[in-house]
Amino acid sequence: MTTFPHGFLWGGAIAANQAEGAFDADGKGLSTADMVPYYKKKDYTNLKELMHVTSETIKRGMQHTSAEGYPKRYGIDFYHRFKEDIALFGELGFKVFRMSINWSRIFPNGDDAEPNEKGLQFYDDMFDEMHKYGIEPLVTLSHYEMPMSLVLNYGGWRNRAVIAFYEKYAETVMTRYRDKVKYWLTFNEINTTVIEPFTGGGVVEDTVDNIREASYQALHHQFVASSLVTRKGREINPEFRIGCMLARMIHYPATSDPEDVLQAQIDNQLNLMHTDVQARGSYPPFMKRYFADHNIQLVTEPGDELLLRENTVDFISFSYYTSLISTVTPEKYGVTGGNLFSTVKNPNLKITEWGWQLDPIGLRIVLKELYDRYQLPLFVVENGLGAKDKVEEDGSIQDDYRIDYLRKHITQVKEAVLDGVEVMGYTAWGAIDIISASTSEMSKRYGVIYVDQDDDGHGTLERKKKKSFYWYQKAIASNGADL
Ligand code: BGP
Repeated sequence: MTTFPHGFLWGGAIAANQAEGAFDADGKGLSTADMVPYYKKKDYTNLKELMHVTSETIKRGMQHTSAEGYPKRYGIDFYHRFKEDIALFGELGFKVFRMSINWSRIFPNGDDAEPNEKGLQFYDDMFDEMHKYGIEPLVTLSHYEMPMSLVLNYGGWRNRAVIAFYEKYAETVMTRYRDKVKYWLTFNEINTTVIEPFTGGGVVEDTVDNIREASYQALHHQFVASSLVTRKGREINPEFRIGCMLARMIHYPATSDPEDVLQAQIDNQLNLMHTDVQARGSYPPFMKRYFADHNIQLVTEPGDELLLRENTVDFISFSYYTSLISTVTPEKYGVTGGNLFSTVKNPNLKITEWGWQLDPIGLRIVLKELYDRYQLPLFVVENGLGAKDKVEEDGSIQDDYRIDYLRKHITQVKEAVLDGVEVMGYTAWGAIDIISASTSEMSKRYGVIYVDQDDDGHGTLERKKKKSFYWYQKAIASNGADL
């Protein structure tokens, strides 16, 4: 039986800051992601250290390639190799490719008067290349980076002035690519802003008294910015489809104790409040109490409420990697975790090498729940397995574990479609191996295409097809019938 609708958008996803490299090429400015060192260190949240590192970095320039370096500056050199890589995506049969535009390629300092033409041309070329293979771009405007100058000179997203810079950036690219791009996402995993304020919102912890308040303030500015850009996008091209993007972290109660159930409900509400604002157009009522309980005084402007209400999204996209557990007695349980979260262990689930719990059924639950709640089309824009791969002597990569992961998750998407959920597409993270967002490792690989590079940045950067490449190609060609 064919379940996936005709025109289902199969594909893969990456982010500019984890793949492109070429961090100072053709006029690009430094971005926040360029400041994140190999293996997560907390010292970049200290502004003095950050400024020191920044100026040292500028002095050292390209020489900085060691393990103590900054792998996201080099990525997988997608900047120079995108044609080769997009040809492989074409061979996979991708209908869509999710990528992001690096803001600091277009406005190197964020507040520049004029955009950088070379940066604009780069994405023009990339979109042209995609269209050669019939691949539709799905563009994230802001994926875990912003021009570093906006952090140093304005304090990142907690400063309302940043909204106008983002608006100008978005208007510039939406106008330029109005005939080449139809699908847009305003912010990647917008809930990251309150979980990891530097990654999500360019907020440096040591510069504020109440980090939670500063993060929610930054988030509010992103909500406003997202609405403004959604409105603007529709003026630029009424055919645009503009969505929001959430890291959906579903919380199950650890037990049937109503205290645990209530805790899970609260945790889910806090996660879903982001899509409530962006899809329903207002903060849910429980946030009033949350803000009061946490001493958060949000500074808003009179027009904000109406703006949010009138400019909700066309569709909801989300990442799904794992489910989490809520309990009022965490001390009773062991803890596991990854980037952005840690959770008590679910005894029913296995974990990845990085401690992420594997829960394909959770994806079906999430799809049903989001559709029940919003009745908007859904797009699974990230889902995948981070694992170490081994290249065999014959050059092959036998990643059956990845095939197993993708098969089980896509099967659950299929089940959700049968449940009546409107799913627009599925883009596997990361299609090709890239630098990990959370740890800056290369060895945490998600791709169905292998890239020859190690954690120290050594390797030929040669691309190889993994066993999962052929599996995914077949899955796409059969529109999900042959998993
Ligand atoms: C999401 C991010 C991605 C990505 C993915 C996997 O949170 O949107 O950028 O990298 O997680 O995470 P990681 O690379 O840390 O394994």
